[in-house]
Amino acid sequence: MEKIPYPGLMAREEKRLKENIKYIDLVLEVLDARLPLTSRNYRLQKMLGEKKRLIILNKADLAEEDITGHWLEVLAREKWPVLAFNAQKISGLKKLEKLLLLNRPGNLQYRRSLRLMVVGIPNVGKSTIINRLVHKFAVKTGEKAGITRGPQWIRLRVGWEMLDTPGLLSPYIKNNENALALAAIGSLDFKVVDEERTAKWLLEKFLARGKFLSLINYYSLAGDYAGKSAAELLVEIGLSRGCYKKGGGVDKMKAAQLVLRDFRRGVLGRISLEKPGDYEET
Ligand SMILES: Nc1nc2c(ncn2[C@@H]2O[C@H](COP(=O)(O)OP(=O)(O)O)[C@@H](O)[C@H]2O)c(=O)[nH]1
Ligand SMILES: [Mg+2]
Repeated sequence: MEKIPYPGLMAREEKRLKENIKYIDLVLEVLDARLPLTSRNYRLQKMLGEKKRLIILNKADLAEEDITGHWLEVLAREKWPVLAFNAQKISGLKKLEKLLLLNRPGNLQYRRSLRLMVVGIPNVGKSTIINRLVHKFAVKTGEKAGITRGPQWIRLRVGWEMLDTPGLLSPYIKNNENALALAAIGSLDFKVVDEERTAKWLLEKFLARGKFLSLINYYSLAGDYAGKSAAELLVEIGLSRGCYKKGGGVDKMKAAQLVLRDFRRGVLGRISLEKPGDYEET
């Protein structure tokens, strides 16, 4: 597997991001709480250097709470504040507001407003977070927007300005396992790894974590699945949901797409796809 699937695209992304980063005082780095290490972009870490940042473990509602707790401990050892977050709920915004107030760069020589930007790989919830912040904190300026070209600054009540477009970076792929995990959370398109392999990988995760009961319940599967493989499970799910090929037999691709969609909707229950102990290096 190539480490960088789209080198040209990546170079363009980096260039664009670098242009914006120089105006930024605080970066909101959005990670997927189910995959905090793999959903991180290490090129971004390099680009940011000593730039202040706040780490958001988004989609915490889909991750296992105790494992997210461990991740918070591990990440808090770095110098940046870290927050578990569910961008679909309003309740977390108070905490985020507090962190934004606490983390205003203390330099009073600033003559301008302090600026923040949301960054992350695809599908981690950047746009949802921006919308939440705008909805809750945006100051109505009354200025008429002219022809808007390129990114715009939005004034927030808490003393910040925010770039209305997130900084987007493609995920960094270390190996096959990473690619499958990134595909499962919707951050990597299926040209890199296909849906069937991704769904099987995901089902294996459920089995390895002893979470087959939630699958049995959700897909109304009969019998004992403890000893079954992910491939067998995928076929059973296809049978149960009527995913058939034209000539007969289970359409595994269709079943895989169904599983991935259900996983992303969160209906298969909470699952963390990596734990701090999974890697000894880091
Ligand atoms: N369950 C859950 N879903 C979320 C959360 N944040 C975003 N989403 C969903 O994840 C998908 C991708 O979000 P989006 O903001 O478009 O991600 P972006 O690509 O990083 O801008 C959308 O379907 C959102 O509704 C969250 O905290 N929890
Ligand atoms: Mg978006």
